This record gives sequence, structure tokens and C-alpha cells, in this order.
Amino acid sequence: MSLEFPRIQISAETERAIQAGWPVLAFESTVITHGLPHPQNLKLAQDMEQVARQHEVTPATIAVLEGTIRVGLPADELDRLSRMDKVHKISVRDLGPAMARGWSGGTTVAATMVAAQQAGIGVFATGGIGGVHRGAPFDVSADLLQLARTPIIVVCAGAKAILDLPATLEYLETQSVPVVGYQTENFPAFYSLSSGLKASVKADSAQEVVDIARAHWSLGNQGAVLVVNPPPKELALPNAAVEDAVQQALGECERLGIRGQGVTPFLLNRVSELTRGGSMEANLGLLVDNARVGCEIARALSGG
Ligand code: PSU
Ligand code: MN
Repeated sequence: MSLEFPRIQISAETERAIQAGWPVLAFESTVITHGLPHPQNLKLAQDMEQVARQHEVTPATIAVLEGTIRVGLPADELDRLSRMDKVHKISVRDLGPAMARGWSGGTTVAATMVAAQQAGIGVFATGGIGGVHRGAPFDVSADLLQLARTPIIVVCAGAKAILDLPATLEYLETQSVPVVGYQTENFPAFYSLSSGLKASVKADSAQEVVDIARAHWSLGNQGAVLVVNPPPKELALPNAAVEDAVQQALGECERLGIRGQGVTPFLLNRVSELTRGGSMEANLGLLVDNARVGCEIARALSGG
């Protein structure tokens, strides 16, 4: 049997908004399937979509269901995805196998960028991007490579403290990805306001972000513009507490021999346990705040 590719289905609501040039904001779904437990994952996904609607922006959560890339999930499908056990974590290398084999799963930042661009969506909000892992002989997230390849604006809270943040920033510099601090000069460390590192440029408004992106792409650059938004102050954790938890989680990860795709979910879950849920609270709060910033940018991109 031969299959028709690509199998991508854009929801009617999302399609209408894209065609009309209304603001649309994409969301990833690995955070739903692998980043958070049920029911926090469902609540978070619903909260992010609600933030979009409050800003009169059409939310488009992206995932793969039974081999079809779905852009914009109806409420019942979002609910179903959030309860799925043993689903795939689908990055770009996994999209082909997922389509050919009929898999279901959450799309990573990298895979979500690919699907969003196929659909014609210009802005995407997430929690934290993948990056260069610490210590490992070679573990670099495909998120970084895709940021170098796909012209879209990605809003995040920096990269998680489980990663080698200086190396992650160096990689982005090498790949010519502008790292735009949203109303900050700092590169946030996801759970913390600052990593001690700097963004490559500061933008004071959504319009400034859009101006930078348009100028960047006007030169034929094919990569993303990465916007970093610090976590809400009241939820941010002290660097030292996070670092202790990260060190312990990294040690356990190595002792257990966890590799590849399993590393990031393992570390996130352990850091959440070790901070007694503090990191999860921060995670939820910053995801919703990134949705807000993503909406402002999506509106500016579509002309207000
Ligand atoms: N950040 C989170 N939760 C997550 C992830 C990042 O707060 O679940 C996911 C994202 O989907 C990201 C992926 O794209 O982890 C990176 O995985 P890896 O390091 O295996 O590339
Ligand atoms: Mn990896």
C-alpha cells in the first residue's frame, strides 16, 4: 500500500485564521506527553490556549495522532493526548516514521517548528528549548539544529539549567540565531531569572521583536529568531537550589545509564521531585507567561 505524504491536517479554525491573516500561535506537545504528569499537563495545555483566546489569537497546539500531523487540536483530542500512556516523543527524525507507522505522540520544539512552518504559522511558544547537554560526550538537542533551519519566531524562557547553557548559547551564535531578550538583557535559565549569560540583543516590545525578525529574514537567513522571556519573578527559584537538584539528577541519570530521548524527561521529572514541585510550579507559570508574550508577537506580526 502506498501512502500519501505529507499527512498534515490543519484544524478548520486554524486554517481560517491563517488564510485571513489573523494572529495564530503554535504550541508544542512534548511538554504534554513527556514534560508534565496528568492532570497538570491537560490543565496547562488548556490554560495556554485560553491565554491565546483572551488575546484574540488562535491557538494551534501541534501533535501527531495516528500518523497524522495535527495543527490545532479540538478539545477532545487535547484531552485524549494528555491521557495517552507510552506515547512517542516525536522530534524531526521521528516525524517520517510516525507518519509511515501511524504513531501518536507529542512533538518536540524541533518537530513543532517544522509543522508550524508547513502550516504557515509564524510564532510558536514553549517553555524551554533543548540544548547542549552537560558532561555527555555528545548530546545536542535537535531543537538547536532546527532553530538554525526554520524561519519562525520561537518564544521560550531560555534553556533549562539541566543543560550546558554557555555551550548552548555558543551553538546558537555559531548558527546565527539571534537570541532576543524580551525586556531583558539577560539569558534566563528557565527556572531562574538569569543564567549569568546575556541575550544577543534586547527588545522592549513585541513590535521590536518583529522588526528584528523581518530584518534578519530580509537577508535570506533561513533560521529562527529565539525570544527569551524570564520566568515570572514570584515563581523563579534560586540558582543554588536548582543547581543542587540538577547535580543530583545528572548523577542518577548517568548511574541508571539513561541515554538519548529519555534524558530530558528523566532530568525534568527528577528536578521537579527534588525541588518538591517548585520547579513544576515555575514551569507551569512560565509556560503561560510565554503564551502571553507569544500572543503579543503574533499580533504584531499580523499587523496589530
Ligand atoms: N522543556 C520543558 N519541558 C519539555 C521539553 C522542554 O520544560 O518537555 C521538551 C521540549 O519538547 C523539547 C524537548 O523540544 O524536551 C527536548 O528534548 P531533547 O533534549 O531530547 O532534544
Ligand atoms: Mn538528546
